[in-house]
Amino acid sequence: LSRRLFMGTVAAAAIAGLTPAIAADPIKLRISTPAVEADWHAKMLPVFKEELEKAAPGQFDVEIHLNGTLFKQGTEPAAMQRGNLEMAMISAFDIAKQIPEWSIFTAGYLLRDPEHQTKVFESGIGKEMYGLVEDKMNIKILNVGYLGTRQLNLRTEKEIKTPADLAGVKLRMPGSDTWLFLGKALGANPLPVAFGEIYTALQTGAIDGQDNPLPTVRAAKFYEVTKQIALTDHLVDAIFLSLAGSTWNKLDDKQKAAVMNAAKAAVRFNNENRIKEEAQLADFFKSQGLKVYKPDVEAFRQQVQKAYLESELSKSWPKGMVDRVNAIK
Ligand code: KDO
Repeated sequence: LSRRLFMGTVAAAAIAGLTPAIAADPIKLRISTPAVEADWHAKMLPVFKEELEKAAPGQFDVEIHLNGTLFKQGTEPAAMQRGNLEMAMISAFDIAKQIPEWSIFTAGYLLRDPEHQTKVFESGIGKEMYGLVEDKMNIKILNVGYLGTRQLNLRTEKEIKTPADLAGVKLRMPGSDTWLFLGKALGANPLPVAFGEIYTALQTGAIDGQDNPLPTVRAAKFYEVTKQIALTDHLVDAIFLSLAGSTWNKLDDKQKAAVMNAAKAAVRFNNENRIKEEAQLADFFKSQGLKVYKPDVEAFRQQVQKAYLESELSKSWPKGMVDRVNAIK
């Protein structure tokens, strides 16, 4: 019956002189991320999905995969490049593995705050640096989201005032050379551990601490297994909502615009909520019994900036880029 009804509809449309719209299969967009459900960059993904479905009904099938269950943390870019994954939220650290120029955005104490971050990536700098990612990695960056400002979160008692106080402290970092460089620049003994293993590593004492923005310390419950937070503000961190170039190139202009708009709405949702929550979290952690305090941030800034400027990494940064980033107000 349903088949006959369908034929009837097509025939009726033909008689009326209309082309029957036979819907094409929706384009599948699987998003893979290590993020936990309670974190804002995970919560922004349903916003992306809803906005896209509203703008282009039936044209996309967005699937959200959290907790690194589809692809392991850090393997997403290669998966997108091989055509095995359509979407991810990648970091400057992931990009720097393939494009050394990008290690500039892995440097501590370069971007000043979330507003500076947005302005930098909306400027010609963003255009240039995103262009490199398109050309060299065949990945289309849709937009940048504020991941938060990274802080030190330790299970040990001793207060950390200066980089010297981190000597011998086993500080978990995500597993790549540029992340380990940051841990070392801070004065710690960096150990690579995947995001999903941090909680247990803190609980068992396999590591002394980890660094993440406060909203992530809350969302992943690291405060349950740590004793203190030193507000070093060492990295204004970003995530880049990205699409595999092979998927992007399949879209028509309207679909591209719908995807860009949905990404913008998702990032706005993330940034607004994260910035608001980040400002309130010190009190929450104190209520949970943690010590939360400002160390000698100037001492950290000086040591970290010096380490980057004297490093091999900085030799690959585009000429004049540090000055251009600093000049953005
Ligand atoms: C982390 O592993 O510490 C990190 O914060 C690094 C980020 O680049 C990003 O991968 C993030 O984890 C995950 O999205 C989990 O929040």
